[in-house]
Amino acid sequence: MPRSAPAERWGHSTVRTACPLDCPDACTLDVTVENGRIQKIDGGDDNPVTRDFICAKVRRFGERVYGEDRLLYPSVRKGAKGHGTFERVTWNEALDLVARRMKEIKAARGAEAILPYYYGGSNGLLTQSTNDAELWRRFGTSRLATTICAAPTGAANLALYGKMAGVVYQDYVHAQLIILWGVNPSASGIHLIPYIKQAQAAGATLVVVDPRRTSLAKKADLHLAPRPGTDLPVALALHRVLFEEGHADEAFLAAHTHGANRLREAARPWTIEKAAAEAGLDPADLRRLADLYVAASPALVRCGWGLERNRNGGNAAAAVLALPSVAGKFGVRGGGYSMSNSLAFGLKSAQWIDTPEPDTRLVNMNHLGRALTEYRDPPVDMLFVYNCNPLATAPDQNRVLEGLERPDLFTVVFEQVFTDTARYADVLLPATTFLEQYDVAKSYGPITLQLVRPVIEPRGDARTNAQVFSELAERLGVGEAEDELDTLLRITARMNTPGRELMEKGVATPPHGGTPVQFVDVFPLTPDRKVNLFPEAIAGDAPAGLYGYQPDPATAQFPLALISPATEKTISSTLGELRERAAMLHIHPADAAERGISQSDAVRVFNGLGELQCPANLTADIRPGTVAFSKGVWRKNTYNGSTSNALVPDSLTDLGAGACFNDARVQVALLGKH
Ligand SMILES: Nc1nc2c(c(=O)[nH]1)N[C@H]1C(S)=C(S)[C@@H](COP(=O)(O)OP(=O)(O)OC[C@H]3O[C@@H](n4cnc5c(=O)[nH]c(N)nc54)[C@H](O)[C@@H]3O)O[C@H]1N2
Ligand SMILES: Nc1nc2c(c(=O)[nH]1)N[C@H]1C(S)=C(S)[C@@H](COP(=O)(O)OP(=O)(O)OC[C@H]3O[C@@H](n4cnc5c(=O)[nH]c(N)nc54)[C@H](O)[C@@H]3O)O[C@H]1N2
Ligand SMILES: [Mo]
Repeated sequence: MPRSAPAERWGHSTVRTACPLDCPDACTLDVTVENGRIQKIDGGDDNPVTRDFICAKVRRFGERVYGEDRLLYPSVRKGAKGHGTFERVTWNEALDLVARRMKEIKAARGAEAILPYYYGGSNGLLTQSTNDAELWRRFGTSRLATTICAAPTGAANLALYGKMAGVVYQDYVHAQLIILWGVNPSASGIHLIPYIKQAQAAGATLVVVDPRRTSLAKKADLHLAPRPGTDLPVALALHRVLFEEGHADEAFLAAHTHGANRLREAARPWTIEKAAAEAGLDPADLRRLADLYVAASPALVRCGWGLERNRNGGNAAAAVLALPSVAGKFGVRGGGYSMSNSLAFGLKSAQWIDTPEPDTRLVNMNHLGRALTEYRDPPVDMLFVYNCNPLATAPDQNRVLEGLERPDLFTVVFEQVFTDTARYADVLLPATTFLEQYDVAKSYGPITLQLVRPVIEPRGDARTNAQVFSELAERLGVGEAEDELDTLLRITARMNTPGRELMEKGVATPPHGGTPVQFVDVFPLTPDRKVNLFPEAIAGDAPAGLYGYQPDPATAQFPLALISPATEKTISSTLGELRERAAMLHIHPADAAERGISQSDAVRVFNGLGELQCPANLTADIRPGTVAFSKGVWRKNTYNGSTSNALVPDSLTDLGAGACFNDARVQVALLGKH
């Protein structure tokens, strides 16, 4: 295999690769290249669910690769922090400087004063938890709990089912009832949409549980719009109906689960009426959902991530995921649940990280602002950011900003483009995109594993994560330099059959033909292969215990719930550089009228943590009392440089210590007429 393999060298003008970005779908891509430059990005057919179309974001990914915000050379800060002036240096100079500071800090206060800060980046298997993990572990830096996403749902899914594979997109067509719970595939996983449409055409009933009337909610047979953070009582009311009205599948519960009686106890107080009142629903709608669920088979619940981002998120996910066990919906194609299929190939980074995890300080990534401004013994002296853009995406933005502005903080940002966070770097390092390197793309909706191939040479002096972290390790005397092809070969060698197939064919054969049936082909991956319906071990930090509900944090001063859903134009904040217009606050006309706000007026959205200024969009597609502002917006896209994260507390979810993005409670006021 060529070290670097631009299209010409292979004599092709079209390269087969795959999109590893953080989306469940992982499209196969055919990229056309001319004279070493990307001309066209199209879909390919290795992934059976993405063959017909790809998303508009990745179709125009060339605009990021060649865009004016692209980082091409290492550079060091000139001028004041955040001012944005940098001077070009060589990689040797940049890495020497970073290595020297790391050694000095370790000698002065210990390596725990260094905080690596990262998330998925391009989300391929090579760009995270490989050479970077070895470096941090061997050098003894603080550790990071990567909890910004999927921590509560992940904790629930792991505890109940050991993250057993769920129903894949292709099998939605077999369902009689599909419940989309806190998930909006029209933005976050578009290849599911044709299967849902096909199921509906074949007579399936569609239910959407979402505080917003999403485009699928408009096409649904039933839309429940709960107040954000109230899914737990709603799901428990369904359990109560199942248990108390004789619809629980006692045979399944006895054979395949434990803890059912304690779940039954937890659900007992939540009558339909009580849960509906708490969630702001019509009790008749909730009763209809219960009746539909009892009657239908195959019945499928897709549990999304929208319901996890609040104080009750982990318990809500656990209660939703427990439904098919109690109702006995498994064992048929199209029945059961679907969430993340990320473990379907059985691959975990522990298979290729050789260095054991040290017992150093563990920092929750949702507490970045706090860590930078409050932590002592040792304080954070150095922050190394890669694979994420925390100034745009982490909670408590003002505190993160305060931390990044600290004159005594040494910040390294390793990035593809000049993000909000990159502006605050002391040293800026340019990273390759997935079109300029090898990687492995693992989908988590359908079950696929595909090779990501370099399509063009890296632009400028951009380097891969594998190269940079291994070179840094070599400079620090804790490893050897390698490039990402070495890393790829090393890692695929640890994957057994899938790894061999990846290297031979570019795509691995999925287990069970890629369409497993729950409790026929796949079973819980818990130690005893049973469903743990009352996993007490994970309830340790939950303030109200397992399945315990914490009331809404709204106050008279800050009565509105601010949520921040995904958009179809960005992947978190990735591609945000291409957005030109100001992002809007979506508000119900009744809430707007009360405040004298009309369409496109400038508004202030504020609470005790901060203030966001932007135009208002009046829409009846959001429930009154709730307002929405997209996740991933960059600071340039609001009037005052604050995004919704300036209003998001850094409190943690009940299970999994996740982020409470949708627990922001705010007031909205008119700032100026349009
Ligand atoms: N285009 C695009 N695709 C993406 C992403 C992206 O940013 N852009 N992000 C990727 C990532 S990182 C993730 S984690 C997934 C997320 O995928 P999703 O789970 O679909 O994403 P969200 O937009 O966070 O939330 C889904 C829905 O939950 C609703 N919601 C908010 N609060 C609540 C609540 O309390 N209860 C209920 N029932 N619903 C609620 C929101 O209105 C939203 O419509 O998508 C992945 N795919
Ligand atoms: N208010 C609010 N905020 C949210 C959310 C929300 O619902 N509401 N959702 C949260 C969720 S679900 C998530 S997953 C997070 C995501 O937030 P982040 O983890 O910050 O993800 P991105 O914004 O996509 O930033 C990833 C960055 O990594 C860079 N990158 C990509 N590939 C590479 C690589 O190979 N090497 C290096 N060095 N860099 C690379 C990209 O250029 C990009 O800037 O956002 C969270 N933030
Ligand atoms: Mo996410």
